[in-house]
Amino acid sequence: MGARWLSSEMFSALRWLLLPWWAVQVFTGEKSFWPNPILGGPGLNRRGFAVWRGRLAHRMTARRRRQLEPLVPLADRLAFERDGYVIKRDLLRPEDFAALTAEIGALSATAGEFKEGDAITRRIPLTPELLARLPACRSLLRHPAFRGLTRYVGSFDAEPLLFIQTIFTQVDEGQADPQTSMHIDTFHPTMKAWLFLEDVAEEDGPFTYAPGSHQRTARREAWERRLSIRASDPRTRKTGGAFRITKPEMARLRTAKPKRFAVPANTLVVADTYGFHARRRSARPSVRLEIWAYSRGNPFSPWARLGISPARLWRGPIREGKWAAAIGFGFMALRRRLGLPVPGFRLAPGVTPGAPPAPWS
Ligand SMILES: O=C(O)CCC(=O)C(=O)O
Ligand SMILES: [Fe+2]
Repeated sequence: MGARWLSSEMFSALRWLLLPWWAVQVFTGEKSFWPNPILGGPGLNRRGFAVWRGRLAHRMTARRRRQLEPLVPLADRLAFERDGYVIKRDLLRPEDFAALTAEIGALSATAGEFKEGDAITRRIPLTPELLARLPACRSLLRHPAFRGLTRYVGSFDAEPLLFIQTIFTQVDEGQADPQTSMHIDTFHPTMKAWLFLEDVAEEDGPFTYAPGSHQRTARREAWERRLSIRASDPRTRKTGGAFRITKPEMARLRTAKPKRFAVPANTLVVADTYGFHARRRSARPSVRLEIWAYSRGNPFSPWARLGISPARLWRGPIREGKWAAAIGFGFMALRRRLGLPVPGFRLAPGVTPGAPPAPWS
């Protein structure tokens, strides 16, 4: 017991030696409350540090979005400001959509698969090498509405990270999919987009979003402050900032009733996932096939045109850890280091996007 106590004391001392690094991290997208003693400082957060940081990130994002206004028509910008998302039905011309689904249906590539509760998510990253073989996917990237909305909502004039994503639900009875609880992805505005390649029925676990919940209100900030204090408790070592919210809390925050995106194929949804959202629990085993994009950039950057290239992420040899990071599961490496439970991840070489997943062992 003595040795354990000593090492944790030494660890605390080490954490303070790293103070300059922790201070730099304050101005990044880092959302973990641990081990950074500033982000996870209970005293600081009681005084509103996390709220101040979130407010600053939002101000900078608004500034970057203003720089990108020419990319998006006014009506879409107003809809986004009001709702926190923009929806475009019949995004592509029928012949272009048919070419896209045919191209994706015929594809076989390496995917990362990830199991959360009773859902398996398969992601095939559209790397530059893969895109070179996929003309319909390339033309989607150039489509003015897709291009403009993902950049504007993402607040960076950079190509988003793009994937073919398939979500299989009810693969493991009795386990709950954590994505089905209403949550925010992080403390700052951030973009995710879905182009549904097949119709999504109410029963098939559609994406849901509470309209207007991307806005910071006094009640929202009070809620964030409370959660940041709770997350700074050194006993919990809370590594995520993807806060969940319960129904009564949503009522207290006067959040609108979530809208369900049970929509026809060829519908694009581009959302700021700082707003409350979830995947609705599916009522039957389902498959949701989509092109999925997300954007990452430093939320504190004053400039929307930084020339960040997602291609950097794809380079180098394929190792599980690198792939996990590249396909958006980077938090797993951290969880593993901290000795926390790590959700299942595996590589699936040579799969087609719609093929049923192999049993999870
Ligand atoms: O797949 C969905 O419908 C939502 C999942 C989610 O919460 C996310 O991707 O951030
Ligand atoms: Fe989410």
